[in-house]
Amino acid sequence: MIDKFSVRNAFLARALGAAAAGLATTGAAFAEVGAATEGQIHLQEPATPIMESITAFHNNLLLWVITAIVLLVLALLIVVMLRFNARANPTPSKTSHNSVIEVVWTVVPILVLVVIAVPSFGVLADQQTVPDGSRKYLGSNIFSYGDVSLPAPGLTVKVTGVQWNWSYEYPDLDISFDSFMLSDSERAAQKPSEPRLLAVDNDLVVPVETTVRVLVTADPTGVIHSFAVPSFGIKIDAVPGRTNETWFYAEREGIYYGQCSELCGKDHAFMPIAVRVVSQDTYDAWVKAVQDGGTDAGAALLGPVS
Ligand SMILES: [Cu+2]
Repeated sequence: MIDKFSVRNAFLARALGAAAAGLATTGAAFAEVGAATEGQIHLQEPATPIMESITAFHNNLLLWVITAIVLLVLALLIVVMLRFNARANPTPSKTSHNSVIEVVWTVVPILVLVVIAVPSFGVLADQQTVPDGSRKYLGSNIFSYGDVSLPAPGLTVKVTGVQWNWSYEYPDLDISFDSFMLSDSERAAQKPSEPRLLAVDNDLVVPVETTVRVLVTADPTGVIHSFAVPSFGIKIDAVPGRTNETWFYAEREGIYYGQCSELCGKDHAFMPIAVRVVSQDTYDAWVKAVQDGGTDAGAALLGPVS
């Protein structure tokens, strides 16, 4: 039996822990972890301007609209139940048309959809447009005309979905490697601080505050996968024989996890994505280490996530 109070205390402890972690982050050193947490009810903490837009769109607009609609429908139901039940209203009206109310219940939903659509198209356009250095992005202010400047891509990575792992390639740097989930025993030995079912042997390593162009495809002999990292706000299909494009700009160092998000077979749940965002200097050193000594040398240089 789960005790109600211990659940609440655990929740409070987590909230305090999260607050403490927030404080620790400002003091640097502490690597941010982009992953779902126990008891989480909100979206993951955004780590890119795109996820900030998505979060603002959800928290500041959609949540209010849906709450208002739910309360309105609830109020209407209560009125109907109280005023028009057989006892309170024994002889019902025979009215079958009312032009005013018919116009209202057509126009109001249209207006609601327009209010949602306008910022939605802005967020969608931002997601679909790789920065060129001059275009402005919405960021967390989805009702602005865009006030976030982002640099043109400084790095291109090619991601290939395989049954059942991801392969990463840095076409301009002559680097490519496979990334497999760590089993429980491997994780305990190699990366005990990282979460179960999300830790991988070789992270996708990228520099912080750099626009990364991501080319996504799938093994030609395989099936469709989907490359998704929630805290980056990216999710795009990996289709055999076709290259899709997305991009992200990580604002803070840390490790951000995602999972394959298209049912792809028996190990669909076991092909996680781990993106390690590091400083430019660390990234440059990692590139050199991998080019000289392979992915093991790169992993040794980065060390475990602290
Ligand atoms: Cu998959």
